[in-house]
Amino acid sequence: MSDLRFPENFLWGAATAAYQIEGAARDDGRGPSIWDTFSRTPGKVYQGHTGDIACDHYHRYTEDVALMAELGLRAYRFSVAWPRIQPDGTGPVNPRGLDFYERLTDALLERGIDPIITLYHWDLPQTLQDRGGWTNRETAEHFATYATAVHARLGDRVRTWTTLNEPWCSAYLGYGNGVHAPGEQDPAAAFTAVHHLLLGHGLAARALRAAGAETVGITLNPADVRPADPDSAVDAAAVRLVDGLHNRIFLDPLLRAAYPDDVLEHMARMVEPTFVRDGDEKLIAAPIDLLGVNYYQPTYVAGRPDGAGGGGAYPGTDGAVEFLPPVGPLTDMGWMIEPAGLTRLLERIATDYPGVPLLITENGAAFPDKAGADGPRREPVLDTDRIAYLDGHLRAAHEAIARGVDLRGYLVWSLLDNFEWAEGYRRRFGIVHVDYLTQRRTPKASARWYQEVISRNGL
Ligand code: IFM
Repeated sequence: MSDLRFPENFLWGAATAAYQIEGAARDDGRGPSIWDTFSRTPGKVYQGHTGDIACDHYHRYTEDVALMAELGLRAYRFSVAWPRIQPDGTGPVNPRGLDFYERLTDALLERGIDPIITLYHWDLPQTLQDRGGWTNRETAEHFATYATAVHARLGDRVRTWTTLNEPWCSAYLGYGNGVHAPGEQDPAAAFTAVHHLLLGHGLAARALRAAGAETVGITLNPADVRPADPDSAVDAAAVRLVDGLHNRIFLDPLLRAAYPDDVLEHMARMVEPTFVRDGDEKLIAAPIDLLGVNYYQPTYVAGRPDGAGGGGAYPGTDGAVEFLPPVGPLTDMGWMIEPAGLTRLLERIATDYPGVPLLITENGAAFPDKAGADGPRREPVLDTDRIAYLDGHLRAAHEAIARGVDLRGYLVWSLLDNFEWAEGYRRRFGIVHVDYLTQRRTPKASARWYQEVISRNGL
């Protein structure tokens, strides 16, 4: 390892999400979520996998927290399952649901691990979806009520609160191309969902602040959008469009209190944005103390005036924009490996939206990880691919800091192998291997490598 040190107090940790690891889908009064419904819908999730059992973290959290302590994690980002707290999304709070997160929080604090809460990581109560989900403005209001209830129980112990995880995915994959729950395919619904998610964030952020939360933020998955040909004006226009739909549609209202005009114009081709009411943009721009950035790969696009492009998850880009196939080497998700994209992305956010501290709330890679722990010898997985990926991205993060970005920490995705949404359990992102038959956890070589990185505060 060469000598590369991170700033003092740089926060090292790992991240997970409720539906991906908890299991216990019917325990202690939890209600159904859209992912319970979606994963039971034939053809939606790989081989019909569900989160019913997942990593059984709900029952094994003590062991998992001990593992985090052994690895030296300073922070742990987890999400709270709304359907555990309010099984129908509204109405009385279920104390047994809150009890679980209280036990988890206390276990973390006892080990000196800073809990970072995400209030919404995609598991909307099904009852709210039956009333339109994020296309219904009321869901935003219910979200703020739910956030307040979680804070009322944990606010005396948890310092860092983030509202949504990757609203781009909730809106565009959930309501646009239907790859995620609730599986709708309607551009108008996708844009309506974007707005109500942002509104829900703003209302919840305000409520959390009023209740005394110390650090309030949101996590996005902003894209490093690149042109296929840097000299092409057509490709530059495609970059602008995709950047608008992926980045500025979230960042501008959050940090500049207004949607960008070009994005509103594009949206209006599919839906008149009457759902944006007077005063909403001000509500969305509630001050935040932290912006979570999730980064995995860059996005390369080309303009296709010939109508031959395939828009993918971006409403209104069909036929106009080509999303270039990723160039290898690829991860097991088929994703490109380009650490420089992380440096560019962090710098761009810091330049265009100055003044908000950044935290890498997710970064990591899926690889097959077949050898070792799957076999009878129970040897750790020698995941050198993952180590190389993490090493490269940490160097890229360090470079961003060197260029002046206020980056506060890095949370690896993920602590454990887990339920990778539509891909089920076949994709393994963990630095800790999970044998789903026995629920045995085995730290991979990357976990030991990360432990060393944390203890040295560098590479
Ligand atoms: O597993 C997901 C996570 O839930 C959200 N961000 C991306 C990860 C990898 O796909």
